[in-house]
Amino acid sequence: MKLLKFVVLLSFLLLAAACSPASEGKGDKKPVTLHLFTWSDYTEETAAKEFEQKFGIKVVTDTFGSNEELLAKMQGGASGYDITVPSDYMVSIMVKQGLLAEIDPAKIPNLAQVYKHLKGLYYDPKNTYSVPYLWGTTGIGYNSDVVQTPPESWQALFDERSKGKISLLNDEREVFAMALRTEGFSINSTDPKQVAAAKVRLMTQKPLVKTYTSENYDQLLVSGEVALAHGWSGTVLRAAAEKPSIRYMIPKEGGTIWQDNLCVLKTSTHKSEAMAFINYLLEPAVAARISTKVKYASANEAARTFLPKELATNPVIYPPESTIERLDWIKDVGDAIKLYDRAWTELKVK
Ligand code: N2P
Repeated sequence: MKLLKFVVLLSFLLLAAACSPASEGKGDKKPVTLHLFTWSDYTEETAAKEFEQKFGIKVVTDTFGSNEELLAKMQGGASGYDITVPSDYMVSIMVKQGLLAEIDPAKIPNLAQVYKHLKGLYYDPKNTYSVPYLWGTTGIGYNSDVVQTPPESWQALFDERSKGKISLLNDEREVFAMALRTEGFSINSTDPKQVAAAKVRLMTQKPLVKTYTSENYDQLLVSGEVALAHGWSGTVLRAAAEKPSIRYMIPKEGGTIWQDNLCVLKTSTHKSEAMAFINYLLEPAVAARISTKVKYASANEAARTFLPKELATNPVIYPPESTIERLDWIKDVGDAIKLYDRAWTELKVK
């Protein structure tokens, strides 16, 4: 009897082990957990769960609201993260600071499905360290029920009549890009006089601004607390899905185009698994589901065919060439970043 019990228990244990993908070929090694540090509005939970079921690798997510917050955390010595999602200019900064690991393209076959024009961009010309993920634009979200004449210019965010009904991104480079553009300067200016002029403009605007936020302006637009929001295309579209009077526009002076990238951190102890997850996020059907939820365009070309038609043909998600021509990339300004940092701190504390 005892022997029978033992045999039953043993076969149960063996079966359980065989059914658990985590233990596949790994003997009794502890299952791997990946730590993902991503944008607060990039919700990969479903993908993470499916990935865990398929590969037995758990993904734990932690979020940030700006590239500068991401960088500060990494510079502060945060370890334990495997994957992160910097935008374009932040990839080049993180590469320069030795924070990113090289990508092994053999582990990411879905790279072949990334749009050609989204690969090899200025910030990582050979995609040595970054895999394009999601991209979008920066413009103005507004409630057309409240703002009677649709805004045409960034000047709309400096209009006394909208006092207290305006939100700006809590994002140093994006806010300065907006102000520099309004002044007619390059968004990547390194000229102290131009950055100072942008700062003066932002200081004058400050009394009109209800809040600087990158994380909940969709809700502020929906609740009516703000009528105009400096914001990112997908976030505004998510607000519009809840309240159809919300629109998105890119001012005549131009806007920002940006691309967020999947990167593996140099300090990751699970690089191979991290690359498997990156590849998974770029599976066309998975990428399309993420895109449908966050309303930003996937870098994977095939994903577009998996999108509901109204998204695949939406000019806010996939802007026409004539719009793209009016957009600029934020770039690493090198040492001049100190000018921006100082001006940004002053703007925020005063
Ligand atoms: C949200 C958009 C990031 C753009 N992920 C930063 N310029």
